[in-house]
Amino acid sequence: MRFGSWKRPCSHPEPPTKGWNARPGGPVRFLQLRIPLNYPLGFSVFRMLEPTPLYGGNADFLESLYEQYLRDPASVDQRWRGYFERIGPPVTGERPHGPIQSEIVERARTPRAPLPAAPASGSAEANNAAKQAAVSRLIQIWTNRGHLVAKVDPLGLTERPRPRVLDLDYFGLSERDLDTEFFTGSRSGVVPKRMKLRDILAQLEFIYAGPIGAEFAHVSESEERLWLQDQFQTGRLAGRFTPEERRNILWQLTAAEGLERYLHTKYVGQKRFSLEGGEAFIPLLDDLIQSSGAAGIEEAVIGMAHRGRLNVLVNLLGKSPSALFSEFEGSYDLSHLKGSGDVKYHKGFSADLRTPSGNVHTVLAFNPSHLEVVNPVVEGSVRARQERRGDEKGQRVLPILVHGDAAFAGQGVVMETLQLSQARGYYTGGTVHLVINNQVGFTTSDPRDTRSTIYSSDVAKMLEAPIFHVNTDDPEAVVFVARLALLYRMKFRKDVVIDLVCYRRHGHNEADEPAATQPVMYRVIRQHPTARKLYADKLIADGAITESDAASMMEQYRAGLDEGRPQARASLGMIGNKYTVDWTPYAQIDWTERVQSGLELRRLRSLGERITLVPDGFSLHPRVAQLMLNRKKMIAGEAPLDWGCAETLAYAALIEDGFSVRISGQDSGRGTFFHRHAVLHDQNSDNTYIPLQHIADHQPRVQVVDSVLSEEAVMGFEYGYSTTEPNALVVWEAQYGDFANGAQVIIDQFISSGEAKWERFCGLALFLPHGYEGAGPEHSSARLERFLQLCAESNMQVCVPSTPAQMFHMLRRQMLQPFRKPLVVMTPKSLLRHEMSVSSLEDLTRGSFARVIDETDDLAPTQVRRLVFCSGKVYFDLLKARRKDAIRDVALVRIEQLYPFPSEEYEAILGRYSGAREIVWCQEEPQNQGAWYQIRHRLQEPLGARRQVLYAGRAPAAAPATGIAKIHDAEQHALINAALKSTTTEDSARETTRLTGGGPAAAPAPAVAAAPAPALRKSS
Ligand SMILES: Cc1ncc(C[n+]2csc(CCOP(=O)(O)OP(=O)(O)O)c2C)c(N)n1
Ligand SMILES: [Mg+2]
Repeated sequence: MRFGSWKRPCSHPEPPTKGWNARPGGPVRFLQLRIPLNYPLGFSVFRMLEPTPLYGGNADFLESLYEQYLRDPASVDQRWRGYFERIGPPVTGERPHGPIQSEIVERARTPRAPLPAAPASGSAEANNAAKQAAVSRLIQIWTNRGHLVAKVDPLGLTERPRPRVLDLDYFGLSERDLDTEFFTGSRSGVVPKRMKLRDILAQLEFIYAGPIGAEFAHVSESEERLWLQDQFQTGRLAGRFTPEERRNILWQLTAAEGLERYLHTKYVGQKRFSLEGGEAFIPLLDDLIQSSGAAGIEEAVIGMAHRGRLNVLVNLLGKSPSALFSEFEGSYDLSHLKGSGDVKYHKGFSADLRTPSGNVHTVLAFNPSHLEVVNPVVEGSVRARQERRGDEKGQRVLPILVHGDAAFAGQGVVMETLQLSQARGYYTGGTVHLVINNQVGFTTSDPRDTRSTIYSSDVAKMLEAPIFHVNTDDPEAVVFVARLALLYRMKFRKDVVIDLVCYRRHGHNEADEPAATQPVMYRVIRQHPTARKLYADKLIADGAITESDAASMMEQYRAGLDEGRPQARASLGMIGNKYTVDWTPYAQIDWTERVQSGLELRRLRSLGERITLVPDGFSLHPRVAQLMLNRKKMIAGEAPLDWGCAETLAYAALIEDGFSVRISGQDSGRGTFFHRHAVLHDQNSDNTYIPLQHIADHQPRVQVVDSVLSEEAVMGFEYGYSTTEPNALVVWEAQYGDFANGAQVIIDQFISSGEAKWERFCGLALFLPHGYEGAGPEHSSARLERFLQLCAESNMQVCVPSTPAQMFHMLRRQMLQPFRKPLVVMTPKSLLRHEMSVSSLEDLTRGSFARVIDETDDLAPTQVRRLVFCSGKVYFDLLKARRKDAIRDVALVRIEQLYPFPSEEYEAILGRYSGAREIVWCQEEPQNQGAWYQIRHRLQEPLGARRQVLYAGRAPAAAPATGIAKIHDAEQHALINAALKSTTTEDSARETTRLTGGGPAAAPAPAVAAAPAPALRKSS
């Protein structure tokens, strides 16, 4: 598949799926139930009559009457004929049931071709065949269900009742059969074709009931399942580690344990979320990166929570121990601190790790406390890196997600992220998931409380991902599954899970007393030797090392820490490569600088031609054809420019400037409001064509993705993508603005605060349809107030563009300005088709995004007695009402950027209308919502104490809007009236009295009210 092929709405590779998830190949085909004679499914006269009193005891009678009617309508009584006619014509293909039933009965009676003669029951031959069948079945059951009896729990506390199906007698076998030879059905060289039942059982026990519980029976692709089975069997039976590999495993365990012990004694009681109990995670990760290098991976991005992070930083990535110790000691160099900083176990890091086949640039993603929410962020970052490398199949950049057992089972974002895995707009070639399953989450470990499934990893079965549960007391088994998992991921390009069954040696953090809630578990844990000790003893017993080798390894590690020397063997520090991005040019932030985003007319026209060009023979839907025709007229200057056209022109211009574009959201291709049509659909073939992918030769990538119906994971993905790729305009779009609240964690933990905590820049734009049009409590408000409440330290931009031209300039500015900051946009709904909210082509040729738009009608500034400031759609309601009532002394000013607040422009407006004594803020949202409480101090500040900003808007309310159209209209009318005409508080109180039912009316809040004395603070 070629990049940018016009057959696909986005240009990432086809996931390598076959079968039910296959693409392309047109619509998904559902399993067809084979019903004789094409009888329409589920249709019956019963169904037709179901809700009527006729249905019931008379059903048989009615059925036969209807059959008669179907055969010959004239043969039934006229009243019944009239009744059946009123029900409507028979469904296509509807036929009398009688003949069909007869046919089925007839078929059942017809003798079939005889089967080959079976051996007479009781004969030796028959007995053998039956036994062989039983053995084959037993082998299959072991393959599928052996994981249920695998010894994966190092503490041995898990109760795992042995399923009856694994017992000999379940299939009619007995001890007497143990020395009989049977066919094994083996496809591999390591398992003989025939074996004694005794040996078969021993081998099954060894393969499937050892330290690894392998779950792959749920993989429905036979090729994959058989491959997994063969690889697993072969590996278990024939896999061997070299002495060097074994020494390295011991070294990694020593490092994992050594660091934790060192910190434990040096920084007593300080939180570090120790890995102890799960130390095998470090040799696993080390081997995974080494094997990845050998498999052609050049970059790996790891997302993980608190547990074991410090260990990964020091022992895998090579963070300097001295730097870590300084953090423990709190001796930061504050002179370099920008923003808030973050705790040590949330910090990210990257380093180039040496592997025999080349360096693997390895990144540990920054991470907030919110468990699992980093998952989609990592996937987005990986996708951006893959695209940068032209890695269409995900063979060069690897996502690794590390989970806690409780969080993996409980957090919804896990499922959402898994669901992205094979969706073409989010595909990253498969993720390696590692669950640090210490069998407890904080203080909860009782299986009756932790989850409803057997394993904490069960959610991954929805992807049919193979899952390997492994006992971490056997580090060789751990490394073996790491290799197998990676092989699977590289070969089939799908997700795979390793469930590291371990324990937690201490409490949730180091100040906790775990025995208070897990007394039995901790009694066992206290007696349990460490994984390093167990493995060292094993190597000593095998003669692979001596006791003093093991002791000197630990001493060597400790000495390194004492000296503060980097400990990760493979880490080269940060060398970088041609794909790493230098973000320093984006650190220069000057909000006052105006970005010239206009384009010459000639260029606009030429871009306009390209965005309206459709290939020959491509058949558009008539409404879309009309829309494209209208766009052509707009570009020719024959019609006013609308939002869809201006937005598309902005993308086209950016693409021509060399920026790639990625728009992702629910139904973004068409646009929720039938306004964008970035993806065109051929009415004859279902093929798609994206004009923006054909703007220039060798143009940057353009992706318009109809997202999976998720907010949290998709927004997280786009955040990850945009923090990785500064040269892409990345847009996440909500279907309606309020749905973004399902992604609130991404907004709070990453978008608004990521730069302050971690110095990560992000240019992601959020499009949030917003506006009060009577659509009800939902679908009206994008919760503007929440975004404004998060604004400080110039962390993001919040804009409410009111015209297509403003949208154009705002989008251009987002990429042309020399920094990357999130952009939150209250996007239009009804304005998309509002006759007053249009622009001209010339509006796109000059200037830049106007943060404030002054009065546009021809009013004499000296005559203006009242200045009304507002944002968004309400402006047009105000304008219409003012023009209708020929009011000449009220000026309307739009604040198009609410943050960073355009104080300079605001003050200039105040100066221009110096005679205006009344300064009003008008909004559609209830008083406790919208911009009012977030910006009134900024509006008030230049006014001093003598004049106070007045409020015109809805009364405070619990829900964002009413669901009753009549109330909405009355409220809207009242607030417009209040903004333009009310003079006193009493006046306005009357204006907004809510239309209440019969009960006592709630005390009305004034529509135009004196603002309480604002805290006069300098704008931040
Ligand atoms: C979304 C979220 N909810 C709650 C918490 C508080 N919390 C921190 S760790 C933890 C337990 C996590 O258990 P698990 O996922 O098994 O990881 P472990 O600590 O055992 O490694 C909880 C509840 C959190 N950090 N994030
Ligand atoms: Mg846990």
